[in-house]
Amino acid sequence: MKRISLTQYLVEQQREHHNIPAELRLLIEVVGRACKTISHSVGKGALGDVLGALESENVQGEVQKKLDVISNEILLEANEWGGHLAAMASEEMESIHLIPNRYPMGEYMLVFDPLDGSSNIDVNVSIGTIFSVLKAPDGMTTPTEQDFLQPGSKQVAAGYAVYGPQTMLVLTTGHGVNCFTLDREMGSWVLTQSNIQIPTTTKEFAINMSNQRHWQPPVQRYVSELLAGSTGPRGTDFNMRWIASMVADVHRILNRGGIFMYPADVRDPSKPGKLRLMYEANPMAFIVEQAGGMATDGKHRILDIQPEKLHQRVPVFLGSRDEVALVTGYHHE
Ligand code: AHM
Ligand code: MG
Repeated sequence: MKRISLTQYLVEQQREHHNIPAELRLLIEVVGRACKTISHSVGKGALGDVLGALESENVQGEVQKKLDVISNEILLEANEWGGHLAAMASEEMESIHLIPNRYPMGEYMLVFDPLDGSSNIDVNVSIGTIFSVLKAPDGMTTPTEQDFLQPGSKQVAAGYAVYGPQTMLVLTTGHGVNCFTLDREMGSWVLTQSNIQIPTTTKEFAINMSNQRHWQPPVQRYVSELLAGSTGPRGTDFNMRWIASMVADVHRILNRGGIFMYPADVRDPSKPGKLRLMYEANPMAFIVEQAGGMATDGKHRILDIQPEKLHQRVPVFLGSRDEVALVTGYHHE
């Protein structure tokens, strides 16, 4: 097998299709490098004293795990000095992170969830890093939070690294979705899947069923029809999977289809779902659409939502097109 590294892939994209500017290529490589470092820390587990919780809470009031904070610092440090970024925003930080004065300021803005799937960190289940790249608005001098509030359709790149049995990097720059596997001996990302396509139909769904009593009627209806199986209105049996790491659930769906749902809850109207628009929903929606799937908040295309604040939450329905279209249709009835 001819091995194509992430670097070679990006250079060839830049040369042949002119769709990855040099600065963006550098940015993606730096993020890829940071993810290797995170993968290394994750892999050490108890031997590296990286497991467990800290006393601090993040901006969402969630207890921070040591690896959440370590991963955040790895991404900040790796990306500060390259000259390709104007600012960063992270799920783990209340406000945006400006590039220190001693470094040049670039034209991109990086948004990330440094370690997604926190509840799985200490139990050796797949977790991941999710990232999204935006262009700084023209004429911007000092970046503000407002500059980040761009709809997901403006993303110029998005991806995730999944730290599982293998460490993989899934990437889109708006021209399909490719997957790279980390060669741990060589320390390089090797292209292992090109132009990934999500099957349009599926018999598999992913949702945290323990919240069922709190769902709104369209989700109640949709899931009960799936659960009814071959004798119900769908006339077929559906299987369920829930890893509780969005990266791992989305990765399965990219590879064999499925629908992922994290709906809004009737309990607290101020909390529309659990997942965050900028750090989780937008990058995953970009990847899923680029792989031929669909992503909505139940009513609207996720990538069309105009963000109102950095840490905004949204309901998420994404994956195989036919199923996402069906549950979205139920929300409109
Ligand atoms: P996190 O960013 O604090 O890790 O939360 C996001 C995660 C997702 O990866 C996953 O889909 C979801 O939370 C699981 O939530 P729950 O524990 O309610 O099943
Ligand atoms: Mg997260």
